[in-house]
Amino acid sequence: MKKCLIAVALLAAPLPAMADKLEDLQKQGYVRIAIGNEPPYTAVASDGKVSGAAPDVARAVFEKLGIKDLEASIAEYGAMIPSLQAGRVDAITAGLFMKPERCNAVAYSQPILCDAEALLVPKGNPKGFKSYADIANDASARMGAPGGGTEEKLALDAGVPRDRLVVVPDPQSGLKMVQDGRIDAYSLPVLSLNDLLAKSGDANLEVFAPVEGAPVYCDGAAFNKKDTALRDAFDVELAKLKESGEFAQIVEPYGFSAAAAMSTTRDALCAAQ
Ligand code: 6CS
Repeated sequence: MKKCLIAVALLAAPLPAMADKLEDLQKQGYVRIAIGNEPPYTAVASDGKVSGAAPDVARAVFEKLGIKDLEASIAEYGAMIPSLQAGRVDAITAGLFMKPERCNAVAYSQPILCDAEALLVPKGNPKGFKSYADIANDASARMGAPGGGTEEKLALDAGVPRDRLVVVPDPQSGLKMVQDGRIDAYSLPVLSLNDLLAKSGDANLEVFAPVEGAPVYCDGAAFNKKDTALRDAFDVELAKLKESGEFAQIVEPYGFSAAAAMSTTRDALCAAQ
């Protein structure tokens, strides 16, 4: 009889909760984030200070969750999700736009940064590029884009052959490649190219935006699929920031529209495009 009672007691005992990622991060005191170093989304200064709209929003949210510091690592967009899935980072806060295939791979927060796509081209846009299809239809045209990024995928989907698509590691390299004529267009989101061109002061270049036929995308902070409790806690504090106006105070100086992010949802963005 006694054995039976012990067995029943053990079965009734609550199973140890899955290790709680939020508690782990609170104990760790910092969050390891993946970023792209593409202002105004993300930036790392020469002294190592991390800024940009995505890390600044993440910092504000994580502070509310009792986690003070961010530890950033720069990665190619196409490498960010594998890095998250392998546990090398705790979150992606980089302007990684929500798309169905990405929504299946990670747990996104609610929307944070929204933007259209753009092309950096020589002044006067001599080849008349307005869409990725225009680039596909010009057999001599070469386009640069981040590896594994949204613009690369849009160009491939529009028919730009892989051998006319150049993987560009960072915005400065893309600028130089257009300046040197090694590519005819460099594609990034509008705010990234506007920032890049303004800082370059190069009057021989211009930004064509928005790329016709390309959606307006929004990012969210991305978490490992098994960390939905952490993602949900992030969303609770993100919603409070949006409600209080603090969210707009963070993103709008960078040129982003708080209203655009607040007018849509993760579910809508993950179902679209
Ligand atoms: O989500 C992406 O793939 C794109 N996001 C940004 C902020 N820059 C380029 C990248 O391709």
